[in-house]
Amino acid sequence: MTEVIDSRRRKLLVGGAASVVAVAGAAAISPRALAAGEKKSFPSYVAWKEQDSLILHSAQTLETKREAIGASVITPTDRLFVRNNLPAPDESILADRDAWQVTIQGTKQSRTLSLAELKTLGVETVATVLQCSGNGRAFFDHKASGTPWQVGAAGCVLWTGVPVRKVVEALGGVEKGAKFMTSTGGEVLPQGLDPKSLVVERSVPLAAMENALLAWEMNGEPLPLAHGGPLRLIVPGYYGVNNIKYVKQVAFTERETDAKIQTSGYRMRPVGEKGAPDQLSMWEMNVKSWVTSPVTSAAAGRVQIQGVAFGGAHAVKSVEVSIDGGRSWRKARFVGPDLGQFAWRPFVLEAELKPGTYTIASRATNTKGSTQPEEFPENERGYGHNGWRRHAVEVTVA
Ligand SMILES: Nc1nc2c(c(=O)[nH]1)N[C@H]1C(S)=C(S)[C@@H](COP(=O)(O)O)O[C@H]1N2
Ligand SMILES: [Mo]
Repeated sequence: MTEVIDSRRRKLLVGGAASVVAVAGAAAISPRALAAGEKKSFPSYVAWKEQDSLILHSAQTLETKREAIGASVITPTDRLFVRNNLPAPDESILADRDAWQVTIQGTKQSRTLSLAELKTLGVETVATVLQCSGNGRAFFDHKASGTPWQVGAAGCVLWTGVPVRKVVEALGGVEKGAKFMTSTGGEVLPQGLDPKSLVVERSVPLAAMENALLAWEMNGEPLPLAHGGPLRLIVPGYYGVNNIKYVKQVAFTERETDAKIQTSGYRMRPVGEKGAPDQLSMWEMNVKSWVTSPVTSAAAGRVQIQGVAFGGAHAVKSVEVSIDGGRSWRKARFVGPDLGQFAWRPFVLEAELKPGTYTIASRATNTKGSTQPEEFPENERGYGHNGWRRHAVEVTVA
């Protein structure tokens, strides 16, 4: 329960315009209700979520519990994590989904297209891992500011929409000199604050367009507001922040946007250093896996050790499991269908476990040959953690 209060307090301490907005949005959770031990009530835009499967860090940050991730490939929408940098727009933007408009710029013709028009240009379904850059932040020792996500700021989702490539083709192709795809979220920004410091606008290398989708459906249903409905950009293989919700503009640009979330935000930087454009941007994800069952205890005898593994920007190739804290490893078996390069794969290792305590870890390798490291270097904002040791679980077998 205290994590809610802690993460709010931390936001207050961080200061700055963005945190003012964050705290205003978090007001739906009353600290008094928490102190009284009442069940935390979810804000209305996520009231339909499966509350027992989620950790409510704040009104704008909900994490899937490790044991709720499940053994299926697809994460059910009502268990998927939620992360909003700004309060979600009003529900009214879903009243007429087909009327939603997105402006495409930096193509031979620039056009504003309605969702209805987009639907005539093509359709595809792609499974991707959606993962926040800060997933695993709680496993760093330096108390990085931000939500202390463990493993559950991630899920595997089926997105349906039009390939960005098809939209660009219909508009005569990308203009010469464009090096980035720069997309903007449709939140209404509070008055009186510098919009560049608040707007969710991200640039990704132009090459990412190849696999990108403008999606209106997830897991077979119209996109809920919490996940970016009516229209969202999906950039397969890239960290969550690049997957712009309520997308209102996609521009092909020579330079990265000068929005704060791009220039200094979401940069991999040494502890204590300020964010700057020459630091690595949180674009392509790295290879990662974790155990989802058992996570605390198991009955002695035959145990199915299960988890999920993904390759980041490349397909996952294999995953090993250790039951002795990384001294020895055994190859696990993938479970269920392979939904492609950008999806995760559930895995299982069957083991005979006698009573005792076991440190169970997993370690994935992708098709590019990258394997999860034992440790991941500390960095100011606690991004990108894929070190296998800290992701291990301690299981008591009796
Ligand atoms: N418009 C908009 N898009 C956004 C965000 C946001 O605040 N506004 N948050 C980003 C971040 S940091 C993440 S991790 C993902 C979270 O997606 P989800 O809430 O659907 O799980 O959305 C990204 N896209
Ligand atoms: Mo994120």
